Amino acid sequence: MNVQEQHKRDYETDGYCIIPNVINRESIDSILSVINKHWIHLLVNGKIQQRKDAPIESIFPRFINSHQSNTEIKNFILNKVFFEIMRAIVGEDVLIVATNFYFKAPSVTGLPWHQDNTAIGVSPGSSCAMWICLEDSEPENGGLKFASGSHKKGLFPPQSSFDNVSEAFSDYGQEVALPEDCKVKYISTRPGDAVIFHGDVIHGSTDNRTDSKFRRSMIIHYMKESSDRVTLNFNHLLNAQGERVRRRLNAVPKISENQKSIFSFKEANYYEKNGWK
Ligand SMILES: O=C(O)CCC(=O)C(=O)O
Repeated sequence: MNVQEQHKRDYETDGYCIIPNVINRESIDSILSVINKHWIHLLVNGKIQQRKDAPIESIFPRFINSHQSNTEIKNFILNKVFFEIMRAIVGEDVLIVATNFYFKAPSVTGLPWHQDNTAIGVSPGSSCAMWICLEDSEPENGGLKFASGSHKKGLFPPQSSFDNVSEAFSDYGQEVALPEDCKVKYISTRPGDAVIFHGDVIHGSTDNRTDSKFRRSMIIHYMKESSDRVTLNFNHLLNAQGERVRRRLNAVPKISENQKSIFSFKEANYYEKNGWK
């Protein structure tokens, strides 16, 4: 078991903790090769196309919920060690809510300050994420950054008005202002390390300012098995056996505040649209 008391204390105090060597070199190489095959498959089938306005981001897009269409990626995220770690951190069994794979290619901008619970809307309680480092990650090539302890302040209103549902689900639509008294921490990790963080902690990532270093990583979002409700666009839940599990709809998540109806978020086409187009 990789989780020590200090990790739990860091998670409680800072809203995140870093657990080294959660997966070994062989597993890292194996998932990177699976991702490479998935990427080629999308390219060959015209699902990834270069855009003039975003030449590198469009070629190396984020893969949202690729585990839903790729069995090898699904097998990777069902690793028992991940479930044991999450159980030790949050105190009970968890369900998988969503995944994102990031290439974070050279010159690509980072994610702005945001809180995952704004969109994921787990109730009662919080979502929690495990970000798995697959390549050296530093502040210079797009490493994670945290407003330490900000998970204790609750959810802040995003700066966007959310009048446009696609905007609301975009990376910048969920940006929050950083509270003045927050201590910002920039994180460096090695391949195989995992960063576990609370769904209310304000976090983001730096721009990749290098000209050649990618910063590939996989993030898995979870909720406690006992949680009762989750937002509409995050209701494809999986248990540790990889079986689909149902929970009720959370009709009042933060992201819905300016919407007439929670069902308007269906238009955001979260899974298909933001994935690679
Ligand atoms: O990997 C990154 O650049 C940021 C990940 C993140 O903040 C998220 O997926 O919520």
